[in-house]
Amino acid sequence: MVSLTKPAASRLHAVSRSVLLTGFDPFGGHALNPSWLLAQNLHGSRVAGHRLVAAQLPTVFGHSLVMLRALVRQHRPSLVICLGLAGESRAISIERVAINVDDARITDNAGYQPIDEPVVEGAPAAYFSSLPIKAMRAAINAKGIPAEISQTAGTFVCNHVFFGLMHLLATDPSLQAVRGGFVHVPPLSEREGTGLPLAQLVEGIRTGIHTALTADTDIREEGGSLS
Ligand code: PCA
Repeated sequence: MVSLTKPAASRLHAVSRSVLLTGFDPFGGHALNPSWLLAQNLHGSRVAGHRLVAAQLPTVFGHSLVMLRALVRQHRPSLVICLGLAGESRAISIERVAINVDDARITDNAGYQPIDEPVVEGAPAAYFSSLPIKAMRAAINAKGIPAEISQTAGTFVCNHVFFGLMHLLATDPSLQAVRGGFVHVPPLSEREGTGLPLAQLVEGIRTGIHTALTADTDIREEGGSLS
């Protein structure tokens, strides 16, 4: 007899109407990491019918990724955005590409300093973000909040987590529908004099999430850099 019910596979691969938002603990002499403050601020709120779930990752190679993989499998979110601090940044920096390299200038919070090691042995050299990065930048800028496309997430723990996330989403067939990417944030201007105020960062990230949940395709706008 012909069954009219949906195949079990599509039920198995269902993702929830939630967004996983991660931030990091303080590292490298910073007293506070605004990425975690931001994620906490947005925890429990709703954007485009999705519930935001925040989790903190340790600024530690390896362990951060083990935790992220467990969080993705636990929550099965429709969207994963990992946030991190870029101390020199003055805008919300939406990352384009994650590379398969750990090359640390300083030790991580567990005292580890990998040099020229792959994030995942045998994996591709790089993955692109699956977020609509230009549409997110446009929407955030339209609110008067500085946002830019970044062509490198560096080679420290943020790139490590970004690469590990994209590799997980690319290789686990049950996570094929999940969008993911990484956004670096500047310091809090209230605390450090430079950067952006917390209220603008919260509004900027909320706007970026809304765009990532609602834009089917990205927009085409200039965004390269000359160096
Ligand atoms: N920024 C670091 C790691 C943790 C964070 O918030 C980075 O850019 O790699």
